[in-house]
Order: sequence, then structure tokens, then C-alpha cells
Amino acid sequence: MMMDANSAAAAKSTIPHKDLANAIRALSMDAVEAANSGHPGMPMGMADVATVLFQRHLKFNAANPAWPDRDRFVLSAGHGSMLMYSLLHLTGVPGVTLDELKRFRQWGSKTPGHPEFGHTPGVETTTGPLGQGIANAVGMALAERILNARFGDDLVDHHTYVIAGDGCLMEGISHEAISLAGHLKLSKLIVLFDDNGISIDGAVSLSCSDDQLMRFQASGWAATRVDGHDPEAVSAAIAAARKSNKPSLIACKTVIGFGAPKKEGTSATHGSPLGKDEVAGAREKLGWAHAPFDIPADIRSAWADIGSRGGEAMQAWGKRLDADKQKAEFERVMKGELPANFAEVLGDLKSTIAKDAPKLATRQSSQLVLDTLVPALPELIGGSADLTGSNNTKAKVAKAVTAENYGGNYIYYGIREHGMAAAMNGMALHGGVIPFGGTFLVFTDYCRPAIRLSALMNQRVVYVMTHDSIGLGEDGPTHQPVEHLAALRAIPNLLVFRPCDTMETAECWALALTTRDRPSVLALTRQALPHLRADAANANHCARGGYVIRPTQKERKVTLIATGSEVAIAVDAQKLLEEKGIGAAVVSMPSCELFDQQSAAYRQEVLGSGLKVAVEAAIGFGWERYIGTDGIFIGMKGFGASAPIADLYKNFGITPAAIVDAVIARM
Ligand SMILES: Cc1ncc(C[n+]2csc(CCOP(=O)(O)OP(=O)(O)O)c2C)c(N)n1
Ligand SMILES: [Mg+2]
Repeated sequence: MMMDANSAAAAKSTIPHKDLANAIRALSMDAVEAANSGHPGMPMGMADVATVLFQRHLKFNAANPAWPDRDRFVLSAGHGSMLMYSLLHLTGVPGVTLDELKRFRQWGSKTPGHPEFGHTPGVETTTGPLGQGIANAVGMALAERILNARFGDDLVDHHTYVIAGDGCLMEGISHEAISLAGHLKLSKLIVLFDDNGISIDGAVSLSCSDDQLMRFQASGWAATRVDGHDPEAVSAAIAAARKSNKPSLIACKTVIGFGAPKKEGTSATHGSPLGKDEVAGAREKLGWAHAPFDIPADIRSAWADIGSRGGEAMQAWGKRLDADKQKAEFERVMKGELPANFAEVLGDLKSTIAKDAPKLATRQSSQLVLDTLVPALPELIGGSADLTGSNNTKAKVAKAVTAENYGGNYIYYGIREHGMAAAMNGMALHGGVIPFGGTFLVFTDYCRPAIRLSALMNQRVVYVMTHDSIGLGEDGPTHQPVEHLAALRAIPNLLVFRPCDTMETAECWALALTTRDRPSVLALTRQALPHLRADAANANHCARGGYVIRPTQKERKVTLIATGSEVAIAVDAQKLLEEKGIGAAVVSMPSCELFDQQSAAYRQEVLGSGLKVAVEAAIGFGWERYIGTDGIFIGMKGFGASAPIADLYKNFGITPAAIVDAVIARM
């Protein structure tokens, strides 16, 4: 249900637009002044646009900032956080009190330097790294359409609004995002561009000559320019955008730091407090005679009305939900709960794997898992950045999501890894879907800023990263990840899985899906691997991160710790060592992060007390914490090379014989 452009509540307000917008300006400059840190320019410049959006268009209910069918509002230009906090406070979002505004940027406040999802109610995504927000919004708008196709207009029918600045639009990721949104005709996505012509170094013309309207139009968007300080013009443009059958860009010509007498229109207002005199001057120029943080009761009350404007829409929606036969399923997916039969489906799959003992590349194992899970989990939305056949991400039953039919469950992201990763964040944040997407592990570098945000925001996003080592062979060092596992393991809260066979792949997929508050990377091989797990597979061994996959029959002198494709190499080395009378246990370590969470006693038992050897076809960075200073690392010391796989493993010395030689040299 959409609201009229000029709702009843907006019409009854007698407070002039100017006063509503000035309340945002005053709170923003006062909070930055109090913190002696922050960005007043953007909130002051965009106060008019934001006021129009919230007063007349945004479907939003401050009392319930998370109700499912609300419009999403993304502040992609996250440095303008005081715009967001002023809006949340003035509309009456619980917890965003005046006191919190006074504690802007302070320890423990609800008002951190940049908006953080999960920290402040009403903040839809963490922004600050420029360009991420607009790409998140593409994912949100896409999730909205996918869920609309599944649940219908009654339950899912909302817009996604973005405020983006010059910086967001200059970032490369914005190209991927815009291009994907245009291709998928995400017509409910509306970007309000803070077209102020200023960034930190000065005029945007120092570094950029793009015609942004033409640029967006070239990607299939509707684009228009308005005076961002003319509320009627802004409102008319938003109303038109809401009716468009294309995603829309509204370039709002604004003056950064609007109202600051000496500094407005300059980069001096971008990221520093205005200073006492300039703040006093702004009060005068804006006609705002009130003390710092003082909002007159009538203006406060008008803003509260704006905050409750969406209440009726929310109630009407609730009634429709109650009457809907899909209510339980809708609530399940929006809560992010897996279907009740998930454990059963997974158990059956694991039994089949134990019986068949398939010898597959783990990317194919992943496909096998997806062929079972995708039909059972309609919320799973897959995709790949143009490597579908290589990443094995498209389950047999999966159908493409297209502009003509959003009812599919597979997205052709195109060669847009960064955009894909950020869109997946947006989809996960929107809720109702669980996104997974693939590319080569080496190109996690192209996704990294978004992977970091998945982790920071506690989002369940699954990165299916194949061709995970020199094992990919002939494509050579440009395509062979060596430092990537270490670099990914360094990201807090990210789960990095490197399964050694089909059974472990199924277990790691299960962990990625059942861990609701962390993203996962699945590092998967191009090359076929033997089946190693001999057990009947009732327990999920990967849940402990590392475990003894092959105990020794002799006294344990050595522990070989390996991941993924190198577990089989360690198992072969174990046989050779035992033939020489040296007892060696093999540990499979599919996830260092989960292993680190285990008790000291368990970790000690798994790692043993003898010589420790880590085997991984990657650089050794990080393995010291398991093998100690006197352990042995068998792996890569630098970049790989272009050659058939057998020659690579032999020449880089990652073989059973090399392990045995290194161990014997220590005995
Ligand atoms: C990826 C990234 N690079 C650099 C920065 C640092 N930074 C923050 S704001 C900004 C300038 C942004 O300009 P604009 O979007 O025009 O904001 P305005 O000055 O108009 O508020 C920069 C470079 C950042 N936050 N993110
Ligand atoms: Mg700017």
C-alpha cells in the first residue's frame, strides 16, 4: 500500500517546511560542535530533501522502525550521520534520545561517527565507506521484488530510497550497482543525489567531469535534476520517480553547509565543526533563535506527527498479513529461521554422501549440496559474477531472476564482484532471503570491502569462492590465490571454511546457513579430491573447526594439520611416516575461527604435544599460532605459476614426500 504523496498528516501540519528542515540543521551543527568532530555540511545541505522525503513520501513508522513492509532509507553518504540521527530523533525512534544526540561520537552512544546497523534502531545498513550504501540499496530493492513475486503486493510492496553524495557516485562500486539496477529494472529504487559539487579536496570539478544524469540514463535509469532547496520541486520529482518503471536518480542541487554564513558552499563545512561564531551566524541566517539542542514544542510535535504517519499503513499491513495464508512462511523467512525439516534434509544428504563416497572437486560437492538445499529452502537466492559453470552455484532447479520475472532464485550478477557482494549485504539486511554468490577465491579482493561489512554487520551472506589455490593449474599466478585465506581469516567475525571432501562441504554449508549472525566464505577446489570422511556422519565434525580425521595407530609423535585439498596429501604422508615407524595424526582444519572457539583442552587434544606440521597450499602467515615457533609449514612462499597441477604441487614442494622429508629432518 502506497501513501498519497501528500498524506493527511502532512497536510494538517501548520509548521512551515523551513522550520522542520532547520531543526535538522541546528541539531546537526550543535552535535558536531559538542563532539568537536563530525560532518555538518551534508546534513545542513540535505535537510530540505530529507524533510520532504520523510514528511511526504517515506512509508515509515518511528515506533516500529523495523516492520517488514516499511520503505528502506539508506544514507549512503554515511559521513552525514547527523542527518540520520536528527531524523530518527525528531520522528521519535525509541532510544534515539536528545541525550544520545548530545553524546554524538562518544563511547557507548547510539550515535557513532557513521551509522551502524544493529547499533542504532532505524539504521538500515552500516555506511561510511563511500559507495557501499547505494550498492546495498540495490540488493534491498532486489530482495523486495523477489519477495513481492513470492508473497504478493499485500505483504511486500515498498520503495528503497538512498541519499548518495558526489563521493558515492565517484566510487567504482557505484557503476556496478547502477548498471545492475538498471538491467534488472528496479523501479522502486530512488536515489537522491546530494549534488553539491563539493568534496573534501574542494570543488568536484577538480577531479570529476561526469554528466551524472547521462551516466545513469545510459544504464537504464530515469534521471532528473531539481533545486534541492525547493521542497515542492523535490516532492514532485520523488512523486514522479515513484511512478517510473525505471530506477530513478534525482540530482538535488544543494549548497553544502546551507545556512553557515561564511562557510556554506565550501569544503570547509564537510568534515569539521563550524566553530562558535559560524554556528551563531548560521542561527541568525536561518532564523533559528533557539538554544543549542532546543527544539520548540510545536516543531517537535510536527516532527512526531511525521514519525507516526506510517502507523496506519503498518496496521493495515498487519491485518492483511493476519488474513494471508502465507503468514507463517512469510514470518519464518523474515525472521531468518530455516525450515523445520532442515536437519532432516541435511541428514539424508549426509547419509547419501557417506554411502556414495563421491570423489569430487569441492566446488562440485557444493553443487551437490545446493541441488538438495535449494529446493528445500525457497529463501536461498544464489548467483555468480559470470562464473556460474565454474563456481557450480546454480542448482538444477534454480531459475534466473529477471526484470520480467522476479520469481526466480538465481541472479546473474555479471562481472561485478564488488557490486554482487554489496548487493548480497543489502539482500541479507532486507531480510526474507539468504544470499549466496560465487566468484574465484582470488577475486575476494574485489569483494573485500563488502565482505568486511558483512562481518561488521553480522549478516548471513555466503561467499562461494572456488579455484581456491595453485590447484587450479594452468591459469597461473594471476588466478591462484596465495595470501587470500590469511587475509580473509584476519577479518573479525568472518567464517572461512575450506572443506576437504564432499562430507565436509555439506557440513560447512550447514554451518554457514545455521550461523545466522556471521558471513561465511567457502573456499572450494577446482580439482577433484578423494572422499576422506569414513564415519557415518551423524555429528557435524566441522562445527569444531578442526578435528582428528585420521588418528595414528602408533604413539603420536607428529600432528599433520591440513585444510581442503591438502588433507588428502597429509593422509598420504601419514601412511609413509607410519611405514617408517613415526606415529602421525592428521587433523582437518576446515575453519580456524571455529577451532579457536573450542576449549583449551579440546584444542590441546587435537593438536597433540609433538611436532606440528601445517600443510596448506597458500602462504604460511597465521599458522604459527598452531605449529608454534618450532613447527613446520609446508605450503607456498610466494606467488604460484602457470602449469598443470601435478607440476605445481611437485615444484612448490607440497607433496607427501616433502612432508616426510621435512619431518625426518627434525627427528
Ligand atoms: C571509500 C571511501 N573513501 C574515502 C572516504 C573518506 N571520505 C569521506 S567523505 C569524503 C568526500 C565525499 O564527498 P561527497 O560525497 O561529495 O560529500 P560532501 O562533501 O558533499 O558531504 C571522503 C573522501 C570514505 N569515507 N570512503
Ligand atoms: Mg559533495
